[in-house]
Parts: sequence; structure tokens; C-alpha cells
Amino acid sequence: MTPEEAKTSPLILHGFPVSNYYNKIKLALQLKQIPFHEEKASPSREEAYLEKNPLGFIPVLQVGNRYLSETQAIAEFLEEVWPEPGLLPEDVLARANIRRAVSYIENYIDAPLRRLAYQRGGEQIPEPPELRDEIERALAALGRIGLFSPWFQGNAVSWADVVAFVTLVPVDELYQKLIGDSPIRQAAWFGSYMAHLHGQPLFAAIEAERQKVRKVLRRAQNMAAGQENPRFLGLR
Ligand SMILES: N[C@@H](CCC(=O)N[C@@H](CS)C(=O)NCC(=O)O)C(=O)O
Repeated sequence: MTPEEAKTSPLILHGFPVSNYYNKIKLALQLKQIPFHEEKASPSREEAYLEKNPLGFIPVLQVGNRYLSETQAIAEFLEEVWPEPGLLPEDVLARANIRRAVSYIENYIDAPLRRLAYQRGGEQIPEPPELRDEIERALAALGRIGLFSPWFQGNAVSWADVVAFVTLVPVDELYQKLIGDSPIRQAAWFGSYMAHLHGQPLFAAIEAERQKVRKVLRRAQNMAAGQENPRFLGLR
């Protein structure tokens, strides 16, 4: 597919707006002013879904009648086809630094906590010995490589800000809920940086939608567990 063909193909983002990976691509599409539609999809190992995302994850970006998955691959596709407005700076080392920040956040903060959360099913647990250390190490590393003035890389929004916002806000919440005393909110750079990101209308809208959908899901789960009366939910 040529860049021109990609540019003129309709885009559909499949997934659910409580997923940080879904929200990463959604927010980037909005910041880059690329038109797209959304279609609800859940992770699945059904054969038909594996055709769209061979790992069975969300999100999937549909480009015409083709399907693309893995958000870093999607991110690079978007930058190649729609370089303007870019979410990467001109300076090639600054670009690499942003990719490095994305890796720190996804591989060393999100991934270890997520594995634990899936294993433990959401109930409060004692802090696993290496987890806090691993996450604090990545937070300190981010503190060393980011400017946070006010954006991660200085004066322009980038993929690092998108990924930091859609990942660190929910992961901090999850750490607090699962283990307590989240090290994320304690990182020296976190508070004022997140306040800046929350102050951006597109970022704030992503978070508002996540909260709204989460609330509906939680009530639906409670209802399924017989804890809440469906009449109050407007869900019948
Ligand atoms: N590395 C993947 C991660 C995507 C991912 O973990 N998606 C989660 C939702 S936030 C998922 O689909 N999980 C289902 C599962 O683990 O089976 C990407 O960048 O797209």
C-alpha cells in the first residue's frame, strides 16, 4: 500500500476506551487530526479476531480492508503516512529519546504490573519484592531523560506524552488499588507534569471517557455478581 493509498483509506480503530493501548492510538489520531471511526471490540482468541490481531489483543487499526496491530507499529505507520502534525521532533536523537521513554513506560512499568494484576484478579495483595524496585527504577530513568517543561521533550507534544498519560494514570491507580502506596505518584516529576497533561482538552477527554466506561463496566460486573439492582443502572 502506498502512503497515498493509506491516506485515502478509511480508518477504523477497534477496541475499547478503557485500554491504555487503545487510548494511545485514539489520542494520537486526534492530536494528528486524522479522521477515524471507532468500533467496539474486546480481546479474543477466536479465529476470526486473530485475523485482525494475531495476538488477540486490542487495539487494531483497520486501514481500508487491512488490519494493523501492535501499537508501536501503528505509531510508526501513522508518523510515516501523516508526518504533519508530527508527534516526534525534528532532532533525530530527541526522536530516539521519545521512543526510549515509550519503551520504559510500556516495558518496565505497565508490563510487570499488568502481569501481576491479571494473575491476582484484582484483590489487594502484599507488595511483591521486585515489583516496586523495577517500577521505581524505570520512573527514575524517565526522570533522567525527560524535560517535563511542560511536555516530556520540552515545548512540543510527542508520543512520550501520549503514552505517559494513557498509561501512567491508570497504572498508578491500579498499583494503589492492588498494593497501595503507589510509587508512580511519588516520582518528583509526576505531579506537575500530569497536571499539565490533564489541562489539555484532548487528553482530559480521553481520561473522562475512560472513567465513564469503567464506571459502567464496574456496575455491570457488580450487577452480574448480584450486588446491584439493574433498575438503577439504565442498562436494562
Ligand atoms: N503490545 C501490545 C499490547 C496490547 C495490550 O496489551 N492490549 C490489552 C488491552 S490494554 C489486551 O488486549 N489484553 C488482552 C490479553 O492480554 O489477552 C500493543 O502495543 O498493542
